[in-house]
Amino acid sequence: MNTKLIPNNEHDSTNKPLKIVFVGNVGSGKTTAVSIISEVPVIGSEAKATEHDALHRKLTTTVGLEYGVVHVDNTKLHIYGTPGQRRFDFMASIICKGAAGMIVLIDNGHSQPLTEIDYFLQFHGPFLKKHPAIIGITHYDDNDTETYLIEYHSYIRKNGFSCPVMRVDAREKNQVQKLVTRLYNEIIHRNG
Ligand SMILES: Nc1nc2c(ncn2[C@@H]2O[C@H](COP(=O)(O)OP(=O)(O)OP(=O)(O)O)[C@@H](O)[C@H]2O)c(=O)[nH]1
Ligand SMILES: [Mg+2]
Repeated sequence: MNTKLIPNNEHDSTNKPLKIVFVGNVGSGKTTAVSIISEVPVIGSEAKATEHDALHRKLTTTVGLEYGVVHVDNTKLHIYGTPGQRRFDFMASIICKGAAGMIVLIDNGHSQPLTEIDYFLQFHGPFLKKHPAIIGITHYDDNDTETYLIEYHSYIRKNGFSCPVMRVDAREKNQVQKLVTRLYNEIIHRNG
């Protein structure tokens, strides 16, 4: 299917709006991704970080949610960012309710990225078994990691999931748009 992101002033939202959620570990770029592609000012809830993983790269972390809007074809996507800190997992569960698809962002610079991905696959397992999802691996450029895309791919398959895995820099608008468009296509394809 030929899909393109349409600038805000050109769209005609004739299709049913869809809800998309970004989940994933602390610092993987959920807030950055939502902010970079949203066509409206993002509503968010950043606060001083407390968990060690959050403090690794930055001083603030999401404690509630982020909300933005983007259009793909004539469809309005409500995009939500969730908190990565484990103590806010209950919040992520609430935000994911009613979503049509999920983007799982994983920071490749984490010391154990496969353990991190495992956590999110398990936590969101029931959702992932039923809905389209894409795994986006971030921070390839700023660490000398040994974990390659193929390793994530094999790990995910080994654990019974079939989501595509893509490399993405959450700071790059066109890369995040590509991720969202791919997810949108998966949703449309699956829903016929
Ligand atoms: N070098 C590099 N930096 C990135 C990349 N993706 C995101 N970042 C940066 O990494 C940081 C990610 O921070 P956030 O967007 O707050 O991460 P988050 O996933 O929302 O984190 P929590 O809300 O704490 O769970 C930001 O400083 C981004 O600019 C990448 O691929 N490479
Ligand atoms: Mg955040």
